[in-house]
Amino acid sequence: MTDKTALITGITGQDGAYLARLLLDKGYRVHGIKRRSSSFNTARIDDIYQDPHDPDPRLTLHYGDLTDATNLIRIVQETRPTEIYNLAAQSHVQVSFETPEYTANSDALGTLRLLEAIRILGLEKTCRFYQASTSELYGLVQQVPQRETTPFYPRSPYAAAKLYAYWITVNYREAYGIHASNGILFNHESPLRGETFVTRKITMAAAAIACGKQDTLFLGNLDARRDWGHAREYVEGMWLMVQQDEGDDYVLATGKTTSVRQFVEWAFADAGIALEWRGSGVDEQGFCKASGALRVAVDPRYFRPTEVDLLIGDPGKAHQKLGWQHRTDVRELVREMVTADLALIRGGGGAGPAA
Ligand code: NDP
Ligand code: GDR
Repeated sequence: MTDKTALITGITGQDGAYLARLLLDKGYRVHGIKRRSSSFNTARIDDIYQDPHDPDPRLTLHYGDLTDATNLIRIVQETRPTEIYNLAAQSHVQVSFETPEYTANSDALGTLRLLEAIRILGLEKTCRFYQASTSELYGLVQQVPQRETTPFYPRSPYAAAKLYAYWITVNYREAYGIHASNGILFNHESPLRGETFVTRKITMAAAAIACGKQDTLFLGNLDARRDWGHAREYVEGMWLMVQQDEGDDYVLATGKTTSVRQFVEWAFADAGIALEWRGSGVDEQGFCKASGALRVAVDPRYFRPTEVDLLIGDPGKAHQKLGWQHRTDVRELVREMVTADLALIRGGGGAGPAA
């Protein structure tokens, strides 16, 4: 047991679920902020949820929202965290083109509101802060591999909002001496990944097509390349950043990049479906064929007004200073996600954080 108390915003998301489990395993008392929803939104953490009637719960959930400053101040005041992990965000890049103002409010100003809560409550010296920054900050390719010193060039309202959050975190560290760190995390996935992100969309479709429950997977840009790692390992890096003597900024990545097209091929192979791309991969209608039947099609609705073509990170600083290194290769990651989705679709149960 430890006397540390963590507050996690975004605890109901992919990373929040893995981080909550990690911190509970380390003996932390964990508080999480969840949004009010008309349907249940705690599926990823139901297995670690504790009855609120428990007189001494290790995990407590609070209703809240990053757009509501008074609510955030009250929660920080009541929970007196020694560490805040700000993982909450409107995290979908394409959706941010549809909801740019909301994305800025939650992702940019939400970060400011939390940092101000620390300051207003006089917790600058007692509460450490982690900001979920992103490889999307690099955007338009300036240099590869991307590292902490690579210039930023955001390519979406999401990335622009996260740029503000990055710099306000740096500024509060420098201005007020808050132990604040940015984790510049490259894409990380898992069986808990949201179903509209491309990896999970692909692995779910591969499983559904293999089981005869779906005909076609519609995708956008197949040529985009991402540096994909495993979420379970990336939350360990977040924790390590917060344990350092000083706040700082670190890239977490695998150092390997893979195209969406390659991810599709691996996922379909793991689901037992052979894919045959025609020509450049799509015909004049934008359709791809596999095994004689239409399996994968390109739908321009998934193209983004501005795209991030290539991400490949250099995690050298994290390796050297934190001793952090990824363990799961992208090929293993695909296999794990397809296996989990095949089990899910065959009625083998959902994927909990331990999955
Ligand atoms: P998810 O989309 O899975 O989770 C986002 C979380 O934020 C959910 O709990 C969501 O709640 C919550 N949330 C969204 N808007 C608000 C709001 N206004 N107020 C309070 N809570 C809110 O994201 P991930 O777990 O994948 O990512 C975690 C963080 O890391 C995000 O900030 C993301 O931008 C960032 N990031 C992610 C990377 C990745 O590859 N996964 C890479 C780099 C950065 P609900 O469940 O109700 O929707
Ligand atoms: P990304 O992840 O934008 O990198 O942001 P996403 O999985 O949404 O897209 C990755 C790439 O795949 C292309 N793509 C598609 N994407 C989606 N979602 N759906 C499709 O049908 C599709 N077809 C092709 C995209 O154009 C893109 O190039 C994620 C999020 O988790 C962010 O919050 C995080 O900051 C970054 O990763 C790092």
